[in-house]
Amino acid sequence: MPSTPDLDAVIVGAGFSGLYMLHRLRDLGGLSARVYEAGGGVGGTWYWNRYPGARCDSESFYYSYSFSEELQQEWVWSSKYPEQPEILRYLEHVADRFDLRRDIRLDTRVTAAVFDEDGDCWEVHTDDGEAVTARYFISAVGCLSAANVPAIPGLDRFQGTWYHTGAWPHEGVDFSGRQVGLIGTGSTGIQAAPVIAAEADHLTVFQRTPNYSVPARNFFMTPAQTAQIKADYGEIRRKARASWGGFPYDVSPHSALEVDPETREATYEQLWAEEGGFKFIYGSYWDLLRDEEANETAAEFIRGKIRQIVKDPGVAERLVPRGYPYGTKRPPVDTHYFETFNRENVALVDLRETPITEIIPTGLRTTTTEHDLDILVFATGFDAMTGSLLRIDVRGRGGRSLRDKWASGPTTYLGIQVAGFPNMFVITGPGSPSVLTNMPLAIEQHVEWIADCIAFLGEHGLTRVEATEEAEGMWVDHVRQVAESTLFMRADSWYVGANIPGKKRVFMPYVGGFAPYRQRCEQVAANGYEGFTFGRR
Ligand code: N01
Repeated sequence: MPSTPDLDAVIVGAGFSGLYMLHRLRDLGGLSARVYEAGGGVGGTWYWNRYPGARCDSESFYYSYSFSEELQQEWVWSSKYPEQPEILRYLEHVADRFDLRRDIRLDTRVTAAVFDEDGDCWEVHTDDGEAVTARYFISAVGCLSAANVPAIPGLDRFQGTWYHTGAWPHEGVDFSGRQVGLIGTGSTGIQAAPVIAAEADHLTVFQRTPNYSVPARNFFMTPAQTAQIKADYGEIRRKARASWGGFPYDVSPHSALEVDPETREATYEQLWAEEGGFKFIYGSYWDLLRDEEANETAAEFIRGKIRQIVKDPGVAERLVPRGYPYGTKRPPVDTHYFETFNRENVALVDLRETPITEIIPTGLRTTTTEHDLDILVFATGFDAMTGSLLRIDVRGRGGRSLRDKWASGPTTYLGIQVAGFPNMFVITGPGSPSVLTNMPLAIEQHVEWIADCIAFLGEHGLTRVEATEEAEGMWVDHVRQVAESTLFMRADSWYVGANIPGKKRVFMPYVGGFAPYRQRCEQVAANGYEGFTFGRR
């Protein structure tokens, strides 16, 4: 092993996280960093998720980087919720504008990373057979990148074509004249269904769990709206940083149960009809995710809307979500999703009534019916929060495997580091607010914290940083306790790994709120990185 590693840092992934991490490390001056990216271009999740209807469902003006005033002033978003190609263009622009590409290796998957205790560095292996050493190993692999294709028997015999939304062909898919089956009604399926239905000869939506979806109310931005946002950016970002979810919304200080039913109904109606999107849940009453009765007021409002929109009462009832509180599965945002079921060429199959038994060469069979299909689309989500990192064989001190360590659920300190894995950082890892927040904001906070920590090591001539077992144990307990004080544990969501057979049920993100979490991270650093140990070679 060399005494000096080849690089200061290896970063895995060139999405929002990896791009900014590279930029920030370069800013530290003299640090060498390289990004490895499995895709053929930058963009991460926005490179892979090209499915029909893919668009952002946080508003563009805050679902974007804030670290560069010039960038946020010069980039112009077309709409409130831009489509995937526009977000990808934005990330490509960032890569060019900050001259990042020269340190990004595309089409290269990291397969293994092994910590070398003698050299205080990581040996990182890639699928092209190369190995490189780096002081720091930084995961920017994303929380939702390992596609989940359910193991339904018979898929290998299907004579049509099938796709997962998270690995969509770049040339697109022609649905015209085709019989299409769509499995999954999460945020993705709900975005895709209306677009596929408009093109296909026939669409059958296979639904396992009905979802509480709220209309996006998307619009193209006028020059005046854009100018106003640019003028207000300071305040928009300040509000986002001071909030629970990283959204710059004004949240009512009232419980949903404190106001009279007419006021509450009028609030929901205004949010549904005019605002749309996440404001319905994150910009209304503060206790919707904490109090079952409060939650039920919003849930029942949405159920009423579904019954109003969907003309066939039988179909409407199948689409009505029950049995879990609103927002405890990630809330989807849609454009004419429920209206899609009023189309002549769309059918809904309730998999709770008639489960899928197998895929057959000509389509799909449920317990009662054979469905002829030319194209099958899996909008079946991801092995979230852990899947994309655990695809890499990560070995820490003493050869310990991250897969083994996380077999009973992920353990981290602050969602950033793992005890036993020195000099490894995880951007928006499990145990951090990540997926419960506006992702770019959470990413920026992590990247800046990690860069500061690396700078601290450099300034003090240190070569090793590692979370202690005690700090990690304390944090894991805290993450669990906070989750248990909310309604989140009531749903079979990917937040708890319920979508992956055999995955241990653990609530993975940190639900204590972005602002308190950020303060906690700052406090840890200000106290000399309490909970971490340092070493020197
Ligand atoms: O995945 P999901 P997604 N048989 O896991 C069903 C982000 N996102 O790709 O609910 C039949 O949410 C499953 O059913 P059930 C966002 O964070 C962001 O939709 O488990 N059905 C569910 O209906 C989101 O949450 C944007 O019972 C099966 C669906 O497939 C995350 O990505 C846009 C099944 C999967 O839903 C993931 O969303 C879109 C099976 N064996 C997504 N297995 C933005 O705009 C699973 N399902 C930022």
